[in-house]
Amino acid sequence: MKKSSKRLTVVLGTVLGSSLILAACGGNGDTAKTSGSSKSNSEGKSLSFRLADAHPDNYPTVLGDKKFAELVNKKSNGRIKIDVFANGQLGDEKSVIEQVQLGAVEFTRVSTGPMAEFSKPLGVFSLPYIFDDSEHEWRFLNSDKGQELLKGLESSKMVGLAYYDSGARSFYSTKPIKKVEDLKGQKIRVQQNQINIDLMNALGANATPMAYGEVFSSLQTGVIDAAENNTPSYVSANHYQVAKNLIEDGHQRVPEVVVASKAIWDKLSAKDKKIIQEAAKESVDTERKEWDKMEKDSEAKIKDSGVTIVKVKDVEPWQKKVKPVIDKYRADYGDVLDAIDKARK
Ligand code: GTR
Repeated sequence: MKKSSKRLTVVLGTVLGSSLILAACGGNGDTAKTSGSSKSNSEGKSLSFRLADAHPDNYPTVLGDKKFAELVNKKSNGRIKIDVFANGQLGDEKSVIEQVQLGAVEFTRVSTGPMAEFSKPLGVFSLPYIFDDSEHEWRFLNSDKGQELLKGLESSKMVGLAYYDSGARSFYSTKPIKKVEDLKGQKIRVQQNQINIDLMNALGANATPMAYGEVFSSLQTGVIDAAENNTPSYVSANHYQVAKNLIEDGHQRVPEVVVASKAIWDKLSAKDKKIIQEAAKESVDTERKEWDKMEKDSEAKIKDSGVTIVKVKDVEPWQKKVKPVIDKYRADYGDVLDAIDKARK
């Protein structure tokens, strides 16, 4: 076998590892012990999978992942096991998505932010101020159009199983920010996609796309001035300890997704697909409850820790500044934006 690069070898090794798990389970029919007429590879066999998440153990998404794994295990009578690798142990979100496309990692929970570079329709969630609040967002996510976006992941070698909550994102900086004009000239870290770069340009700021795990040290060493995220991430990643000026403008609501690798999915029996799909949907409730709890806890922690908090009462000047971004992308996302408008009460 040609070894063109170390990384390729590692990835291929893992892909083979995954196929071996299915093969060892009788995937190719060679060692199958169960009888029956199913043509699928996974029917009745023990399966072991990995799920990657960038967040730490007690974070709402990871608690959702764990509920998902627990439900899959229960519904399959212990036959299907999913191990959750939190804390970005399997790589940053961009590289995990690539591994999922290859089948080297079977499942992941990621933000639709970085996912937008792999499945363009999901970029709509990076457009600013398109949802009024959480209820509006969830009405859309649960609508036909919202579910269609999840399904659309199949053309990018992934299977979208469920959305998880991720609240609203706001800016925070090592420098004071009292109004939108104060963002001008600041170096702001963004999630890795083109819409975010356009968004920062519209605000007169300098976009610095980088992986989530690098943000804390980049704020600390002054590589960037600012970043933006929801309050649970601001707190759990300790950004609040170094960027002590928070301005709550809620410019984006970027939901999370739980996805499976299509390469692995296609080898599963219809019954196993159903188990996994149902478990993912049922885990949403746990994640959302944990989300609400952590959002409250994070707000309290921020207040207690000497962060200067500015609440934006009127987002109109912010919306005006970023209008060129909506104008630029309206043609690409017109039908989705219409469906989002319709999901308004
Ligand atoms: C968080 C999200 C992470 C990651 C992070 C980021 O809100 O849950 O998965 O995408 O944002 O800004 O990179």
